[in-house]
Amino acid sequence: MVNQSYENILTRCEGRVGLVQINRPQARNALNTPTMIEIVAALQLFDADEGIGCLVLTGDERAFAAGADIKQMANASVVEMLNAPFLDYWDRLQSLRKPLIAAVSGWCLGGGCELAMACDMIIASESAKFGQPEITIGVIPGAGGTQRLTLAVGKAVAMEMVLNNRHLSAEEALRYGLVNRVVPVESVLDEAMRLAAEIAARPPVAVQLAKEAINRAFEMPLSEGLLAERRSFAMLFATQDQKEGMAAFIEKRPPVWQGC
Ligand code: DAK
Repeated sequence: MVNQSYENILTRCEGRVGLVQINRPQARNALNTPTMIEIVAALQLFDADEGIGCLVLTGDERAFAAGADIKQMANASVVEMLNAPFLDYWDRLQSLRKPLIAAVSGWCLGGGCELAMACDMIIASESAKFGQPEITIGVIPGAGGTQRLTLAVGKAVAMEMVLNNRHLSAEEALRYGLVNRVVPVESVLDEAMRLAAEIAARPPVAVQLAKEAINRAFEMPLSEGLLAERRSFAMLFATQDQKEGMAAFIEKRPPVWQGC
């Protein structure tokens, strides 16, 4: 994948990890439509690449992303907002098969926080600040901020964040279960890449089904989630990697995954 083909992001591969970096520093990585289009397109390309096993999305030291682009939205009509393809880009993130890890430093606000929460895991640096400040500009979150945030941190904290622009420090975000871990600023991307490389070295079909099963927990009643989990578990017995994984355990050797 070639960096020059994008205007608002940078991309690169490291081994089996695909990295997308939002690159609008002059706008604190605000997510205008061209940026969202590029983020989703790059992630989808990595998702379709069999040489890639895990994805990482990051910003820069000052901001993961300061939200949707207010200057772009300011004069929109209700019909424009209702019909905006903007929501589609968010939906497409949900259909990525491979795990997506957010590496967050600095501001992670509004649509930026929603983008991080649409990822499967979040590694935060000590400087990360999470918030849903839409109320301060006369609106409410529009891409999951009232839903995913509430599921992650609970009603009490979500109410304060959405109704009164409370920001969470990285440590608070860790305590409330919004992020996986907090690391020094200089190591946040390395830590996310390290975790991604470890996951990318796991049997890919099992990783995909595991991600899918966990995300179903947010969508379905427990009984249906358990049924879906059991079917995916059974389905894995049709893979070479299940045979290899169990044989390797019994033979006391490391497994060699084939991805099928
Ligand atoms: N949009 C546009 N430009 C932004 C921006 C944003 N969200 N955030 C920052 N910028 C721009 C600033 O305007 C400034 O531009 P210039 O004046 O230099 O041209 C430049 O970035 C640097 O910003 P500051 O000078 O303000 O930098 P500071 O370091 O002092 O402050 C800050 C950083 C992030 C605390 C501050 O910029 C800030 O409060 N930004 C706004 C944060 C915010 O309110 N975010 C929520 C936006 S609403 C939807 C999906 C999603 C959404 C809506 C609908 N659908 C699917 C329908 C999401 C909505 C939102 O996210």
